[in-house]
Amino acid sequence: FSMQSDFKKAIKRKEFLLHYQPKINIQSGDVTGVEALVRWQHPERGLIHPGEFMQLAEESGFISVLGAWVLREALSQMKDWRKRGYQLHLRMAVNVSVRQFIQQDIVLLVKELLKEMDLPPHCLELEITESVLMRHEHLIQDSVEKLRGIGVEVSIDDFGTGYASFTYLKKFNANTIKIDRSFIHSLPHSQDDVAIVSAVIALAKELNMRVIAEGVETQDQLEFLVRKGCNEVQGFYFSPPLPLLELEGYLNNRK
Ligand code: G
Ligand code: G
Ligand code: NA
Ligand code: MN
Repeated sequence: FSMQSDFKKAIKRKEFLLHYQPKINIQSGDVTGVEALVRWQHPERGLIHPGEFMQLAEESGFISVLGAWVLREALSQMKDWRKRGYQLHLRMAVNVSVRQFIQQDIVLLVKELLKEMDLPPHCLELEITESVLMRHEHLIQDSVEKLRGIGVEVSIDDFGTGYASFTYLKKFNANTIKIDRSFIHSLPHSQDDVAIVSAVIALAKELNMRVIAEGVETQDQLEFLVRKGCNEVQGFYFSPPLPLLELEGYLNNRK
């Protein structure tokens, strides 16, 4: 089994699929959107998560093909919901790695897909993650400006870890900070994490940015985040990432 040689076949054979995890407005309890998360239904190896193939996809360059597929699939789903008049307020969040900005013209791709599917730009949110030291920062800065310019939402994912840090806040004019789940896990018992998360939420407010906490698993964590004025939450406490039909069931039950 060679993952790299299986990648291309996998697109043709429709082995990739998306799961969707709801994001919840902490004040109203409404679902504001979903994060699309790719999975690979491999014929021999079963369901593979991105943790197992994303690095190779990036290093081999396959990420541009996969990333384009994910965007198209996620937006098609959005289109389908809108045609049915279903959940019209939902936003679709799609993960993009910094490498995708370098390998392909994401801005053009996004523009073309939105036009083709006749979707309003504000229904799309791009969650930008970084796994390697940032190069080409001007290119990325420029792309983020253009995306914001057409009305697409941009968030900084995994904030506080790795390279996604204060440099990003200064360089990218993003809408949203997404606090990494490693800082949420030990709330409200860890004094360090209490301090860090409180400070990040306060910082986001000062910068007029939205702030979302990921990896929320307990009532205690949720209550802490409510007290601190976090805007949105995502995590197993509400729902894990779900296949399409299960997601629709979840949305219907919360109405
Ligand atoms: O769903 P799971 O927890 O296994 O996802 C692991 C990581 O893979 C997530 O942090 C997410 O950012 C990343 N990921 C999931 N789907 C995509 C995708 O479509 N594109 C990119 N670039 N990353 C993704
Ligand atoms: O940051 P990233 O895009 O990698 O995060 C998405 C991943 O986080 C998903 O693959 C999902 O499986 C995982 N995840 C989502 N909610 C929770 C949670 O509440 N707890 C933990 N431990 N993982 C979660
Ligand atoms: Na993400
Ligand atoms: Mn994340």
